[in-house]
Amino acid sequence: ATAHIDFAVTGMSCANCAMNVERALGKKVPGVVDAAVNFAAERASVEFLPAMVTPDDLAAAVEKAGFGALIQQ
Ligand code: 9UX
Repeated sequence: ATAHIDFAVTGMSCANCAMNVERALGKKVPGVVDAAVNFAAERASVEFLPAMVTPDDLAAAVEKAGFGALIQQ
């Protein structure tokens, strides 16, 4: 079963940043089913497989791309 998480992304200065975060979450992290990042809202919405990837992993992927992730556990 998939899980869903919605969290704040910091440090995005232009709309293309949102695409960069989306790519960092979606294509490079095993267990991510779908990722959408809204630049205006400064939020990410991610559908994932909890058996394969944790919210901490998602935050790490965002940070590796050069942005911040604020995930409330
Ligand atoms: Mo915009 Mo972001 O020129 O990764 S793409 S600042």
